[in-house]
Amino acid sequence: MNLRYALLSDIHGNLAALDAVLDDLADWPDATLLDLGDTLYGPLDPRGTWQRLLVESETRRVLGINGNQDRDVLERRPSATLGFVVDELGDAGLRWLQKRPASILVDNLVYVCHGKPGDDTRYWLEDLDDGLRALADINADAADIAAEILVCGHSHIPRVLTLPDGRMIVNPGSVGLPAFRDSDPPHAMQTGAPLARYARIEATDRGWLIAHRAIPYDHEQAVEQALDRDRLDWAQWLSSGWA
Ligand SMILES: [Mn+2]
Repeated sequence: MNLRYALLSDIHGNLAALDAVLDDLADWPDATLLDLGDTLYGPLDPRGTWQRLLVESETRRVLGINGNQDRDVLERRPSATLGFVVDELGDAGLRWLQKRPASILVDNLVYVCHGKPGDDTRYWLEDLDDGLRALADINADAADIAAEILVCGHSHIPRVLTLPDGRMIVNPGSVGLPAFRDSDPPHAMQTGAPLARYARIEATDRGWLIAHRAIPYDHEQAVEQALDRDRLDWAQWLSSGWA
């Protein structure tokens, strides 16, 4: 068995970005695709994104978990875009979401969560005041996890970080939303580029090799979809990568 995994997080219903990432992965057909959640929520193309992942799973192993905003859809947490997403997905799409867990251990090697272990709403690596959280705090969240490598999403910021025991935590960044602003607490996350981000991780003789990828795609298509749904905020984030 090869030990190759493509990490896709925070796709957020951006089919144009997902298509570009899957095109980029054409030379890695035997890699497992790990979807780190916040897959479908947003004013773009939730249904198309869901369908594209189903098609991908016909030719590649695809494993996914839910993020906080997938959960928001399932729990019908009110937002400007909730009704659109629920209507687009219909019962079958919602059932697909419902089946996904909050975290998984893949091949007894790769631990996958959305935010941090046990909490899909918190950043594992980032502190809003200091940039990174204290290493002791990051490490404490990893203490009980029996895995060689740990992966998370949610912050939309690509990173790789080494723990004192040598294990790594990898955040691939966001496929579909390169910046955002949140109100609870008020803060912005931004990469500064309108690119689709993902990561490849592979076990080698020298240890795990991590490759972050930044993929150009037709982001204007996503901007148009956001504008069609009166989401000027998303349109700005998608067009620039700044929030
Ligand atoms: Mn999230």
